[in-house]
Amino acid sequence: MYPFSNLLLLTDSYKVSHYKQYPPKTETVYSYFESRGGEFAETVFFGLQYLLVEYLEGCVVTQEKIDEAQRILGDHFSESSFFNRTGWEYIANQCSGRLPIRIKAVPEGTVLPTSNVLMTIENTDPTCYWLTNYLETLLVQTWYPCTVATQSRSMKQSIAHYLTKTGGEENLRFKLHDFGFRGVSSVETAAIGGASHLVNFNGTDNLAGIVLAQRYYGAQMPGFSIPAAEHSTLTSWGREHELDAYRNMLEQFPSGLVAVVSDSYDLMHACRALWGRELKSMILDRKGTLVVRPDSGDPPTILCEVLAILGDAFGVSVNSQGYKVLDPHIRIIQGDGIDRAMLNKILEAITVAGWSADNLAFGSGGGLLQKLHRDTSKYAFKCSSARVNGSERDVFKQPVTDQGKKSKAGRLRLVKRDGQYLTLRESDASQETDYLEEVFRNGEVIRRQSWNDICERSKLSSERYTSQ
Ligand code: AOY
Repeated sequence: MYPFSNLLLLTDSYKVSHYKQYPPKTETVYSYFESRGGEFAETVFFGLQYLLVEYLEGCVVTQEKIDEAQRILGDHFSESSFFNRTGWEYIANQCSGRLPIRIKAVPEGTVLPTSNVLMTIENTDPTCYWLTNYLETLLVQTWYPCTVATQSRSMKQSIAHYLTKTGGEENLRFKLHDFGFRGVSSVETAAIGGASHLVNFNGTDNLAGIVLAQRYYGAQMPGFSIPAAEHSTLTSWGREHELDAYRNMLEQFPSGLVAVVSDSYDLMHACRALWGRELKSMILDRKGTLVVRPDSGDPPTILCEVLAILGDAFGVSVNSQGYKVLDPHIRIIQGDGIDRAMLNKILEAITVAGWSADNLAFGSGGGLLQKLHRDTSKYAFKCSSARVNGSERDVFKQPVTDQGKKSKAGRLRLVKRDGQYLTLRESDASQETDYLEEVFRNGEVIRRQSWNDICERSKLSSERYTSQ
Protein backbone atom coordinates (compact mmCIF):
# COMPACT_ATOMS: atom_id res chain seq x y z
CA MET A 1 0.00 0.00 0.00
CA TYR A 2 1.45 3.32 -1.13
CA PRO A 3 1.79 5.45 2.03
CA PHE A 4 2.11 8.93 0.52
CA SER A 5 -1.38 9.75 -0.66
CA ASN A 6 -2.17 12.28 2.08
CA LEU A 7 -1.36 15.64 0.52
CA LEU A 8 -1.45 17.35 3.94
CA LEU A 9 1.75 15.49 4.81
CA LEU A 10 3.57 16.12 1.51
CA THR A 11 5.27 19.24 2.80
CA ASP A 12 8.00 20.47 5.12
CA SER A 13 7.14 20.65 8.82
CA TYR A 14 7.74 24.40 9.02
CA LYS A 15 5.08 25.10 6.40
CA VAL A 16 2.44 23.66 8.71
CA SER A 17 2.70 26.72 10.99
CA HIS A 18 3.03 29.35 8.23
CA TYR A 19 -0.70 30.12 8.18
CA LYS A 20 -0.09 31.95 11.47
CA GLN A 21 2.82 33.96 10.04
CA TYR A 22 1.49 35.92 7.04
CA PRO A 23 0.28 39.49 7.64
CA PRO A 24 -3.31 39.85 8.89
CA LYS A 25 -5.86 40.11 6.05
CA THR A 26 -3.64 38.30 3.53
CA GLU A 27 -5.97 37.23 0.71
CA THR A 28 -3.73 35.94 -2.07
CA VAL A 29 -0.23 34.50 -2.11
CA TYR A 30 1.22 34.36 -5.65
CA SER A 31 4.45 32.41 -6.20
CA TYR A 32 6.54 31.35 -9.18
CA PHE A 33 9.09 28.66 -10.13
CA GLU A 34 12.29 29.32 -12.07
CA SER A 35 15.82 28.05 -12.77
CA ARG A 36 18.13 30.77 -11.47
CA GLY A 37 20.99 29.59 -13.72
CA GLY A 38 23.53 26.86 -12.98
CA GLU A 39 25.23 24.47 -15.39
CA PHE A 40 22.86 24.89 -18.34
CA ALA A 41 21.86 28.06 -20.20
CA GLU A 42 18.48 26.55 -21.04
CA THR A 43 15.76 24.56 -19.33
CA VAL A 44 13.48 21.86 -20.74
CA PHE A 45 10.26 22.17 -18.74
CA PHE A 46 8.90 18.66 -18.06
CA GLY A 47 7.22 16.59 -15.37
CA LEU A 48 4.60 18.87 -13.80
CA GLN A 49 1.67 16.94 -15.32
CA TYR A 50 2.68 13.77 -13.46
CA LEU A 51 2.72 15.63 -10.13
CA LEU A 52 -0.57 17.40 -10.81
CA VAL A 53 -2.43 14.24 -11.85
CA GLU A 54 -0.92 11.98 -9.21
CA TYR A 55 -0.76 14.24 -6.18
CA LEU A 56 -2.94 17.34 -6.56
CA GLU A 57 -5.91 16.05 -8.56
CA GLY A 58 -5.64 12.57 -7.12
CA CYS A 59 -5.62 13.73 -3.49
CA VAL A 60 -9.06 15.04 -2.53
CA VAL A 61 -8.98 16.44 1.01
CA THR A 62 -11.17 14.34 3.31
CA GLN A 63 -11.89 14.39 7.04
CA GLU A 64 -9.96 11.11 7.26
CA LYS A 65 -6.83 12.74 5.85
CA ILE A 66 -7.24 15.73 8.15
CA ASP A 67 -7.57 13.40 11.13
CA GLU A 68 -4.44 11.49 10.12
CA ALA A 69 -2.48 14.74 9.70
CA GLN A 70 -3.78 16.00 13.08
CA ARG A 71 -2.63 12.77 14.74
CA ILE A 72 0.86 12.84 13.21
CA LEU A 73 1.49 16.60 13.44
CA GLY A 74 0.03 16.74 16.95
CA ASP A 75 2.76 14.32 18.08
CA HIS A 76 5.44 15.88 15.83
CA PHE A 77 5.10 19.41 17.29
CA SER A 78 4.97 20.47 20.93
CA GLU A 79 1.45 21.85 20.46
CA SER A 80 -1.29 20.27 18.38
CA SER A 81 -2.72 23.73 17.62
CA PHE A 82 0.17 24.48 15.22
CA PHE A 83 -1.71 22.41 12.62
CA ASN A 84 -4.27 24.41 10.61
CA ARG A 85 -7.19 22.04 11.17
CA THR A 86 -9.77 24.79 10.55
CA GLY A 87 -8.13 25.73 7.24
CA TRP A 88 -8.13 22.17 5.94
CA GLU A 89 -11.71 21.54 7.13
CA TYR A 90 -12.72 24.63 5.15
CA ILE A 91 -11.28 22.97 2.01
CA ALA A 92 -12.90 19.63 2.81
CA ASN A 93 -16.31 21.17 3.51
CA GLN A 94 -16.53 24.39 1.44
CA CYS A 95 -14.43 23.30 -1.58
CA SER A 96 -15.59 19.65 -1.81
CA GLY A 97 -12.06 18.66 -0.84
CA ARG A 98 -10.61 20.15 -4.03
CA LEU A 99 -7.67 22.52 -3.79
CA PRO A 100 -8.63 26.21 -4.36
CA ILE A 101 -5.49 26.78 -6.39
CA ARG A 102 -4.61 28.04 -9.87
CA ILE A 103 -1.41 26.87 -11.54
CA LYS A 104 -0.16 28.27 -14.83
CA ALA A 105 2.82 26.75 -16.62
CA VAL A 106 4.76 26.90 -19.84
CA PRO A 107 3.78 23.92 -22.08
CA GLU A 108 5.87 20.86 -21.23
CA GLY A 109 8.78 20.21 -23.58
CA THR A 110 9.35 23.94 -24.06
CA VAL A 111 13.04 24.89 -24.08
CA LEU A 112 13.67 28.33 -22.64
CA PRO A 113 16.56 30.33 -21.18
CA THR A 114 17.12 30.11 -17.41
CA SER A 115 15.81 32.94 -15.21
CA ASN A 116 12.40 32.78 -16.88
CA VAL A 117 9.19 31.98 -15.05
CA LEU A 118 8.20 28.32 -15.64
CA MET A 119 5.08 28.17 -13.52
CA THR A 120 2.99 30.35 -11.23
CA ILE A 121 0.63 29.33 -8.46
CA GLU A 122 -1.91 31.24 -6.41
CA ASN A 123 -4.90 30.49 -4.22
CA THR A 124 -8.36 31.11 -5.73
CA ASP A 125 -10.15 31.46 -2.36
CA PRO A 126 -8.95 34.27 -0.05
CA THR A 127 -9.52 32.07 3.00
CA CYS A 128 -6.79 29.77 1.69
CA TYR A 129 -3.92 32.28 1.28
CA TRP A 130 -1.76 29.84 3.27
CA LEU A 131 -2.20 26.97 0.77
CA THR A 132 -0.06 28.37 -2.09
CA ASN A 133 3.29 27.87 -0.41
CA TYR A 134 2.18 24.77 1.50
CA LEU A 135 2.44 23.15 -1.94
CA GLU A 136 5.97 24.43 -2.65
CA THR A 137 7.67 21.28 -1.38
CA LEU A 138 5.78 19.05 -3.79
CA LEU A 139 5.78 21.39 -6.80
CA VAL A 140 9.51 22.13 -6.57
CA GLN A 141 10.15 18.43 -7.13
CA THR A 142 9.57 19.31 -10.79
CA TRP A 143 13.26 20.25 -10.61
CA TYR A 144 14.13 16.58 -11.11
CA PRO A 145 12.38 15.80 -14.42
CA CYS A 146 13.34 19.26 -15.72
CA THR A 147 17.00 18.68 -14.89
CA VAL A 148 17.09 15.14 -16.34
CA ALA A 149 15.37 16.32 -19.54
CA THR A 150 17.68 19.35 -19.75
CA GLN A 151 20.87 17.35 -19.26
CA SER A 152 19.73 14.58 -21.60
CA ARG A 153 19.00 17.22 -24.27
CA SER A 154 22.41 18.79 -23.73
CA MET A 155 24.03 15.37 -24.21
CA LYS A 156 21.96 15.03 -27.38
CA GLN A 157 23.38 18.34 -28.61
CA SER A 158 26.93 17.05 -28.07
CA ILE A 159 26.23 13.79 -29.90
CA ALA A 160 24.47 15.67 -32.73
CA HIS A 161 27.46 18.02 -33.07
CA TYR A 162 29.91 15.13 -33.55
CA LEU A 163 27.53 13.14 -35.77
CA THR A 164 27.13 16.11 -38.09
CA LYS A 165 30.87 16.64 -38.23
CA THR A 166 31.94 13.00 -38.62
CA GLY A 167 28.90 11.07 -39.91
CA GLY A 168 25.13 11.48 -39.98
CA GLU A 169 22.34 12.25 -37.52
CA GLU A 170 19.93 9.48 -38.70
CA ASN A 171 20.22 7.38 -35.53
CA LEU A 172 20.55 10.29 -33.10
CA ARG A 173 17.51 9.31 -31.02
CA PHE A 174 19.07 5.88 -30.28
CA LYS A 175 22.55 7.10 -29.40
CA LEU A 176 22.05 7.52 -25.62
CA HIS A 177 20.36 4.55 -23.96
CA ASP A 178 18.93 4.76 -20.41
CA PHE A 179 20.71 2.18 -18.19
CA GLY A 180 19.66 4.00 -15.02
CA PHE A 181 16.84 2.03 -13.33
CA ARG A 182 19.14 0.33 -10.79
CA GLY A 183 21.19 3.47 -10.12
CA VAL A 184 18.44 5.70 -8.81
CA SER A 185 17.02 6.03 -5.34
CA SER A 186 13.52 4.68 -5.95
CA VAL A 187 11.14 3.17 -8.48
CA GLU A 188 9.34 6.53 -8.72
CA THR A 189 12.63 8.28 -9.49
CA ALA A 190 13.36 5.71 -12.21
CA ALA A 191 9.92 6.31 -13.72
CA ILE A 192 10.12 10.10 -13.66
CA GLY A 193 13.76 10.29 -14.76
CA GLY A 194 13.26 7.61 -17.40
CA ALA A 195 10.31 9.46 -18.93
CA SER A 196 12.30 12.71 -18.87
CA HIS A 197 15.08 11.11 -20.92
CA LEU A 198 12.51 9.77 -23.40
CA VAL A 199 11.49 13.34 -24.25
CA ASN A 200 14.81 13.51 -26.13
CA PHE A 201 15.72 9.90 -27.00
CA ASN A 202 14.01 6.59 -27.86
CA GLY A 203 16.54 4.12 -26.43
CA THR A 204 15.89 2.81 -22.93
CA ASP A 205 16.14 -0.25 -20.68
CA ASN A 206 14.18 1.66 -18.00
CA LEU A 207 10.69 0.19 -18.30
CA ALA A 208 9.34 2.33 -15.44
CA GLY A 209 9.92 5.45 -17.58
CA ILE A 210 7.82 3.96 -20.39
CA VAL A 211 4.95 3.15 -18.02
CA LEU A 212 4.91 6.73 -16.70
CA ALA A 213 5.05 8.28 -20.18
CA GLN A 214 2.13 6.10 -21.25
CA ARG A 215 -0.07 6.52 -18.16
CA TYR A 216 0.44 10.22 -17.48
CA TYR A 217 1.28 11.60 -20.92
CA GLY A 218 -0.59 9.32 -23.32
CA ALA A 219 2.55 8.06 -25.04
CA GLN A 220 2.24 5.09 -27.42
CA MET A 221 5.61 3.28 -27.25
CA PRO A 222 8.16 5.98 -26.41
CA GLY A 223 11.22 3.74 -25.91
CA PHE A 224 12.82 0.69 -27.50
CA SER A 225 15.50 -1.86 -26.65
CA ILE A 226 17.26 -4.91 -28.09
CA PRO A 227 18.46 -8.30 -26.78
CA ALA A 228 21.64 -7.79 -24.80
CA ALA A 229 23.89 -9.91 -22.57
CA GLU A 230 24.92 -9.26 -19.00
CA HIS A 231 28.03 -10.75 -17.44
CA SER A 232 26.14 -13.56 -15.65
CA THR A 233 24.70 -15.03 -18.86
CA LEU A 234 28.23 -15.28 -20.29
CA THR A 235 30.43 -16.05 -17.27
CA SER A 236 28.14 -18.88 -16.15
CA TRP A 237 29.46 -20.82 -19.16
CA GLY A 238 32.89 -20.77 -17.45
CA ARG A 239 36.00 -18.90 -18.51
CA GLU A 240 37.13 -21.66 -20.88
CA HIS A 241 33.75 -21.41 -22.68
CA GLU A 242 33.69 -17.69 -23.37
CA LEU A 243 33.71 -18.41 -27.11
CA ASP A 244 30.72 -20.80 -26.76
CA ALA A 245 28.83 -18.15 -24.80
CA TYR A 246 29.41 -15.58 -27.55
CA ARG A 247 28.56 -18.06 -30.31
CA ASN A 248 25.34 -18.89 -28.48
CA MET A 249 24.40 -15.17 -28.56
CA LEU A 250 24.79 -15.12 -32.34
CA GLU A 251 22.80 -18.36 -32.65
CA GLN A 252 19.98 -17.29 -30.31
CA PHE A 253 19.65 -13.92 -32.05
CA PRO A 254 20.52 -14.72 -35.66
CA SER A 255 19.36 -11.40 -37.09
CA GLY A 256 18.88 -7.78 -36.05
CA LEU A 257 20.74 -5.93 -33.33
CA VAL A 258 22.27 -7.86 -30.43
CA ALA A 259 24.59 -6.42 -27.76
CA VAL A 260 27.25 -8.41 -25.93
CA VAL A 261 29.27 -7.08 -23.02
CA SER A 262 32.75 -8.36 -23.81
CA ASP A 263 35.07 -7.53 -20.91
CA SER A 264 34.38 -10.55 -18.68
CA TYR A 265 38.05 -11.62 -18.91
CA ASP A 266 40.07 -9.81 -21.57
CA LEU A 267 38.23 -7.31 -23.77
CA MET A 268 41.00 -6.87 -26.35
CA HIS A 269 41.45 -10.64 -26.69
CA ALA A 270 37.68 -11.05 -27.08
CA CYS A 271 37.62 -8.43 -29.85
CA ARG A 272 40.75 -9.64 -31.64
CA ALA A 273 40.54 -13.43 -31.34
CA LEU A 274 36.90 -14.33 -30.55
CA TRP A 275 34.75 -11.75 -32.37
CA GLY A 276 37.49 -10.85 -34.86
CA ARG A 277 38.65 -14.39 -35.86
CA GLU A 278 36.63 -17.35 -34.49
CA LEU A 279 33.21 -15.72 -34.97
CA LYS A 280 34.09 -13.30 -37.75
CA SER A 281 32.32 -15.11 -40.58
CA MET A 282 29.22 -15.72 -38.42
CA ILE A 283 29.06 -11.98 -37.74
CA LEU A 284 29.61 -11.00 -41.37
CA ASP A 285 26.96 -13.53 -42.47
CA ARG A 286 24.40 -12.17 -39.98
CA LYS A 287 21.56 -10.01 -41.26
CA GLY A 288 22.06 -7.49 -38.50
CA THR A 289 24.60 -5.84 -36.24
CA LEU A 290 26.58 -7.15 -33.29
CA VAL A 291 27.11 -4.40 -30.74
CA VAL A 292 30.22 -4.97 -28.65
CA ARG A 293 30.06 -3.47 -25.16
CA PRO A 294 33.26 -2.64 -23.28
CA ASP A 295 32.46 -2.17 -19.59
CA SER A 296 35.68 -1.29 -17.78
CA GLY A 297 38.82 0.82 -18.08
CA ASP A 298 39.31 4.43 -19.15
CA PRO A 299 36.57 4.86 -21.77
CA PRO A 300 38.35 7.13 -24.32
CA THR A 301 41.46 4.91 -24.28
CA ILE A 302 39.52 1.65 -24.38
CA LEU A 303 37.24 2.81 -27.20
CA CYS A 304 40.10 3.97 -29.43
CA GLU A 305 41.78 0.61 -28.90
CA VAL A 306 38.60 -1.42 -29.53
CA LEU A 307 37.86 0.62 -32.68
CA ALA A 308 41.38 -0.11 -33.98
CA ILE A 309 41.12 -3.86 -33.27
CA LEU A 310 37.63 -4.24 -34.75
CA GLY A 311 38.65 -2.08 -37.71
CA ASP A 312 41.61 -4.37 -38.41
CA ALA A 313 39.45 -7.48 -38.04
CA PHE A 314 36.31 -6.44 -39.95
CA GLY A 315 37.52 -3.64 -42.21
CA VAL A 316 36.63 0.03 -42.39
CA SER A 317 35.33 2.41 -44.99
CA VAL A 318 35.97 6.15 -45.07
CA ASN A 319 32.85 8.32 -45.27
CA SER A 320 32.31 11.55 -47.22
CA GLN A 321 33.58 13.60 -44.28
CA GLY A 322 36.80 11.58 -44.23
CA TYR A 323 36.08 9.60 -41.04
CA LYS A 324 36.48 5.84 -40.58
CA VAL A 325 33.34 3.69 -40.25
CA LEU A 326 33.36 0.03 -39.19
CA ASP A 327 31.76 -2.67 -41.32
CA PRO A 328 27.98 -2.32 -40.75
CA HIS A 329 27.80 -5.78 -39.09
CA ILE A 330 29.64 -4.43 -36.07
CA ARG A 331 29.20 -1.47 -33.72
CA ILE A 332 30.15 -0.51 -30.16
CA ILE A 333 28.15 0.68 -27.15
CA GLN A 334 29.87 2.28 -24.16
CA GLY A 335 27.70 2.12 -21.05
CA ASP A 336 30.27 2.38 -18.28
CA GLY A 337 31.24 5.70 -16.74
CA ILE A 338 29.06 7.86 -18.99
CA ASP A 339 28.18 11.30 -17.72
CA ARG A 340 28.07 14.57 -19.65
CA ALA A 341 31.80 15.25 -19.27
CA MET A 342 32.89 11.72 -20.21
CA LEU A 343 30.58 11.70 -23.23
CA ASN A 344 32.31 14.80 -24.61
CA LYS A 345 35.76 13.43 -23.81
CA ILE A 346 35.05 10.20 -25.71
CA LEU A 347 33.52 11.95 -28.72
CA GLU A 348 36.54 14.25 -28.96
CA ALA A 349 39.04 11.38 -28.54
CA ILE A 350 37.56 9.18 -31.28
CA THR A 351 37.24 12.18 -33.61
CA VAL A 352 40.92 13.03 -33.15
CA ALA A 353 41.69 9.35 -33.90
CA GLY A 354 39.74 9.66 -37.19
CA TRP A 355 36.65 7.62 -36.24
CA SER A 356 33.08 8.64 -37.02
CA ALA A 357 30.64 8.96 -34.12
CA ASP A 358 28.40 6.64 -36.19
CA ASN A 359 30.47 3.75 -34.79
CA LEU A 360 29.29 4.34 -31.23
CA ALA A 361 26.23 4.43 -29.06
CA PHE A 362 26.22 5.23 -25.35
CA GLY A 363 24.49 3.90 -22.28
CA SER A 364 24.15 6.01 -19.17
CA GLY A 365 22.68 5.23 -15.77
CA GLY A 366 23.65 7.19 -12.70
CA GLY A 367 25.19 9.90 -14.88
CA LEU A 368 21.86 10.37 -16.64
CA LEU A 369 19.34 10.06 -13.81
CA GLN A 370 21.11 10.52 -10.48
CA LYS A 371 24.29 12.61 -10.82
CA LEU A 372 22.37 15.89 -10.55
CA HIS A 373 20.60 17.90 -7.88
CA ARG A 374 18.28 20.87 -7.44
CA ASP A 375 21.22 23.28 -7.68
CA THR A 376 22.48 21.82 -10.98
CA SER A 377 20.08 24.37 -12.47
CA LYS A 378 19.43 26.31 -9.22
CA TYR A 379 15.67 25.77 -9.12
CA ALA A 380 13.69 28.00 -6.80
CA PHE A 381 10.09 28.73 -5.88
CA LYS A 382 9.41 32.19 -4.46
CA CYS A 383 6.46 34.39 -3.62
CA SER A 384 6.48 37.48 -5.88
CA SER A 385 3.13 39.11 -5.13
CA ALA A 386 0.44 39.14 -2.46
CA ARG A 387 -2.93 40.77 -1.95
CA VAL A 388 -3.41 42.05 1.57
CA ASN A 389 -6.63 43.77 2.59
CA GLY A 390 -7.62 44.36 -1.03
CA SER A 391 -4.34 45.74 -2.35
CA GLU A 392 -1.73 43.89 -4.43
CA ARG A 393 1.88 44.30 -3.28
CA ASP A 394 5.26 43.21 -4.64
CA VAL A 395 6.96 40.50 -2.61
CA PHE A 396 10.63 39.66 -3.11
CA LYS A 397 13.93 38.91 -1.42
CA GLN A 398 17.27 40.52 -2.20
CA PRO A 399 19.95 39.18 0.17
CA VAL A 400 23.18 41.26 0.33
CA THR A 401 24.91 37.97 1.14
CA ASP A 402 24.15 36.52 -2.34
CA GLN A 403 22.94 38.69 -5.23
CA GLY A 404 22.19 35.52 -7.23
CA LYS A 405 19.37 34.74 -4.82
CA LYS A 406 17.40 37.86 -5.66
CA SER A 407 13.83 36.93 -6.59
CA LYS A 408 11.43 38.47 -9.08
CA ALA A 409 8.66 40.87 -7.99
CA GLY A 410 5.05 41.21 -9.12
CA ARG A 411 2.59 39.06 -11.02
CA LEU A 412 4.51 37.61 -13.97
CA ARG A 413 4.06 36.97 -17.64
CA LEU A 414 6.20 34.85 -19.99
CA VAL A 415 6.35 36.68 -23.32
CA LYS A 416 8.33 36.48 -26.55
CA ARG A 417 10.07 39.52 -27.99
CA ASP A 418 12.07 39.10 -31.21
CA GLY A 419 11.64 35.35 -30.86
CA GLN A 420 13.21 35.32 -27.37
CA TYR A 421 11.43 34.29 -24.19
CA LEU A 422 11.35 37.03 -21.58
CA THR A 423 9.77 37.27 -18.14
CA LEU A 424 8.00 40.55 -17.43
CA ARG A 425 5.67 41.89 -14.81
CA GLU A 426 2.04 41.54 -15.91
CA SER A 427 1.73 45.35 -15.73
CA ASP A 428 4.63 45.80 -18.21
CA ALA A 429 3.28 43.23 -20.69
CA SER A 430 -0.49 43.67 -20.59
CA GLN A 431 -0.72 43.71 -24.43
CA GLU A 432 1.51 40.68 -25.00
CA THR A 433 0.66 36.97 -25.26
CA ASP A 434 1.37 35.06 -22.07
CA TYR A 435 3.05 31.72 -22.82
CA LEU A 436 2.02 30.45 -19.40
CA GLU A 437 -1.15 28.38 -19.73
CA GLU A 438 -3.57 27.52 -16.96
CA VAL A 439 -3.09 23.80 -16.23
CA PHE A 440 -4.78 23.37 -12.85
CA ARG A 441 -7.77 25.12 -11.28
CA ASN A 442 -9.75 24.26 -8.15
CA GLY A 443 -8.77 20.62 -7.92
CA GLU A 444 -8.77 19.79 -11.60
CA VAL A 445 -6.11 19.38 -14.25
CA ILE A 446 -7.76 21.52 -16.93
CA ARG A 447 -5.16 21.24 -19.66
CA ARG A 448 -2.96 18.27 -20.54
CA GLN A 449 -0.01 18.09 -22.88
CA SER A 450 0.32 15.15 -25.23
CA TRP A 451 3.53 13.16 -25.35
CA ASN A 452 4.07 13.90 -29.04
CA ASP A 453 3.70 17.66 -28.58
CA ILE A 454 6.18 17.59 -25.69
CA CYS A 455 8.79 15.68 -27.74
CA GLU A 456 8.22 17.97 -30.71
CA ARG A 457 8.85 21.11 -28.61
CA SER A 458 12.13 19.86 -27.21
CA LYS A 459 13.61 18.75 -30.56
CA LEU A 460 16.93 20.21 -31.63
CA SER A 461 16.69 22.61 -34.57
CA SER A 462 18.72 20.12 -36.62
CA GLU A 463 16.01 17.47 -36.03
CA ARG A 464 13.17 19.63 -37.28
CA TYR A 465 14.02 19.84 -40.96
CA THR A 466 15.19 16.27 -41.52
CA SER A 467 13.03 13.18 -42.19
CA GLN A 468 13.23 11.85 -38.61
N1 AOY B 1 21.46 -2.81 -20.88
C1 AOY B 1 21.73 -1.99 -25.82
C2 AOY B 1 20.53 -2.45 -25.11
C3 AOY B 1 20.72 -2.43 -23.63
C4 AOY B 1 21.79 -2.46 -19.60
C5 AOY B 1 20.79 -2.08 -18.73
C6 AOY B 1 22.38 -1.75 -17.00
C7 AOY B 1 22.05 -2.89 -23.19
C8 AOY B 1 22.34 -3.10 -21.87
C9 AOY B 1 23.06 -3.08 -24.17
O1 AOY B 1 22.86 -2.75 -25.47
O2 AOY B 1 24.17 -3.55 -23.88
C10 AOY B 1 21.07 -1.74 -17.44
C11 AOY B 1 23.41 -2.13 -17.86
C12 AOY B 1 23.11 -2.48 -19.15
